[in-house]
Amino acid sequence: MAHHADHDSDKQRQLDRDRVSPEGAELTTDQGIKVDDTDNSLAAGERGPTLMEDFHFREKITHFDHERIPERVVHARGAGAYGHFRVYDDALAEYTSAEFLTDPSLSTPVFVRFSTVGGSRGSADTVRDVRGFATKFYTRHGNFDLVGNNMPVFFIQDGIKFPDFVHAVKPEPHNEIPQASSAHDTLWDFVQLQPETIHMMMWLMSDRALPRSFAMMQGFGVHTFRLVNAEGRATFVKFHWKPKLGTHSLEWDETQKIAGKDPDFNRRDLWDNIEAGRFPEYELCLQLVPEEDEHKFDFDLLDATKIIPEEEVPARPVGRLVLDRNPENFFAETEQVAFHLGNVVPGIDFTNDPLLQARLFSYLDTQLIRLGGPNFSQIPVNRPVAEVRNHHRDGYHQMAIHQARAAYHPNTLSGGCPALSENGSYHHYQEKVDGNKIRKRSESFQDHYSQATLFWNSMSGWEKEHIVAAFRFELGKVETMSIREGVVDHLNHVDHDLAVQVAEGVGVEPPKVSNTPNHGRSSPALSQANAPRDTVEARKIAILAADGVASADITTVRDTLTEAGAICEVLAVKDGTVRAVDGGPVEVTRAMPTVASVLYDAVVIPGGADSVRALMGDGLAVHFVAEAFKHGKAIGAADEGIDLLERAGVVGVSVADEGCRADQGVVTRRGAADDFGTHLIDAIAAHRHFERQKDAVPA
Ligand code: HDD
Repeated sequence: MAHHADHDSDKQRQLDRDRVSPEGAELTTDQGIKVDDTDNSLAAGERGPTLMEDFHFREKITHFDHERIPERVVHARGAGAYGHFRVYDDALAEYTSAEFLTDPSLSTPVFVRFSTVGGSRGSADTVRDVRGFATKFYTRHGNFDLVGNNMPVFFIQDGIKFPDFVHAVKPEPHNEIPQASSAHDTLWDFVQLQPETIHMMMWLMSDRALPRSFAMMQGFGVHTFRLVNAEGRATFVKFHWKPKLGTHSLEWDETQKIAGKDPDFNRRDLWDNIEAGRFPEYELCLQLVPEEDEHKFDFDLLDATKIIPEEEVPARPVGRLVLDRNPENFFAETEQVAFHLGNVVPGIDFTNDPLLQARLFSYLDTQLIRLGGPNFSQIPVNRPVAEVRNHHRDGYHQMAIHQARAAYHPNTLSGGCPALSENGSYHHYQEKVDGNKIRKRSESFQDHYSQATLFWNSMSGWEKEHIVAAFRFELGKVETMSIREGVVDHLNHVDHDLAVQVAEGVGVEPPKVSNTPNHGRSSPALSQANAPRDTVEARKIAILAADGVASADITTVRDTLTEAGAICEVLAVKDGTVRAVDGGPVEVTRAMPTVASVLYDAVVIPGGADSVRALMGDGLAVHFVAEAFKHGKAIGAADEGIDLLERAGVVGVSVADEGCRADQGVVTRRGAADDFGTHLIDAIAAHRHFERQKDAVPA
């Protein structure tokens, strides 16, 4: 049974009615007939043919044959969790009539599904991609779905381009290569011809595309929506989720290795942390813009390729989301959950953003093919906790037994019921619209470069290096030279330096002069270097040990880090135990060959002459440390353990002669020192130490 905070929400009580446990039960057919042999089919004689009348065989095979449903056309791979949301106070009542956003006494149950966009359902978690962050709020007034991503902008401005974009980024049609990767000709061909993609491509080439954890990434509603208050007054709004643990990413080299070592890396992290009671938490923040300020910006609020810089409109914290319960069954819940941008509750409304408008059609439509009919809202995970009563009838998979003769409105035969509601019903915002029917992109959507430049200018040194390396990697995989050139030409509108650096890496003639001068503006909120770095919660630490290890070092480090919320694992060449220097046994958590440094955030080498000597003679252990160093991770070493650093090729870092020393995330201790643990915590909380000279490290 899954461990979870015993959250007795309306939604969980409702789901309890559908939960089916095998405990103490006997095997039956779907018709409830008891079965005493499910290993041998009914045959004409011991060596004879199977008989058609074997209903158990037929039912078992038929059901199996029909187990699969189509995967999502995008966002096929995902992981989900239940939780709850609570607003801090009633201050938003000025802007919205949505009860769940204004009543701090209410805890609203939610289901969240995180996803990657391009890969198949079985693809690796850590590919370079956007992450979906879709939240279904089961409010008392119906479901509200906030179907967002971990990046605040999108690839295209008008949803009619979505099939084109998705066809370009998905594996190529002739050979279905590459899986879950944007590093191929068709995507970049699309990019070079559609400059509206370029801002999003900057995000995609940044470390934002490689989240360390679903609990360490932001979420964005992307579009400008409307909040509508009780008087019918509207305010523009952008939705943001900010993770409590900060916004942290993996490195590209690391992600590629993790994709092989543990393709379920992000999914496992979410699951394990919830099981262990380390519940992911996010703060909901809103950017609010009065209607009268609609035209005050140098971009269009309806253009989903633009952000509102937080320095211009602050993201106001309004409430807290906690994910505290894993699903019981992946298919029933995570696979069958159906999000729809059109699921809004009174107090929240749309805008004319043409991307948003297209989505209003697509999400409902796609569920019909994916979930096989119009009754998917009756699937347990999708069912609102609010009462559902209407005249919709029949269809595949109808679960309800609708009573009464009248399935129409108005009626007298059912006393007019279900009756039109007298209060609390949804009212669309009365926006005045007056225009000619035309196919034309608004002039106000035409500036594709300024915000890409803003993003670039806001990056720290290491973030810029990673972006350049990503463009070089992706374009380096593009076979058509003219496509590489076309992309470099766009980048030369974003920033000349960026264009030159990318060009030099991919065999394109670097541009001589800039296409557009850099405007020099930046937005500090965009840099992950400015994200909070104050906790080691949910971080995984490897402690390397062999016979003769100084077990006191293990105990101290483990106690300090565990207390601070980190997860410590003792790794040795083999499973079982190692013998400590004092003779006692030390439990091994995992054998080194079953894991890798890329699966941890930090590595610690305790003292003990024999232990360190053994580790120094073991290629896996040496590689473990070298690779952790290369990836900028915190490394701790005590006494003899320091020798392993040199053996692993750790360079340009000073180590302790006596007492404790911390340099570029390498924390060393010789002899007694009380502050080893606290220095280690600081080094791990800093996430990564990219200031190191590490290019020469052969790992
Ligand atoms: Fe979408 C799924 C997010 C644009 C059409 N989308 C999907 C999911 C997320 C997003 C998180 C997965 C939901 C889940 O976990 O089940 N999509 C976005 C964001 C967009 C966006 C943030 C831009 C701001 N999407 C977009 C457009 C279209 C679609 C423009 C079509 C015109 N999206 C779909 C879809 C999917 C989907 C085909 C596939 C599976 C599903 O809906 O349920 O309808």
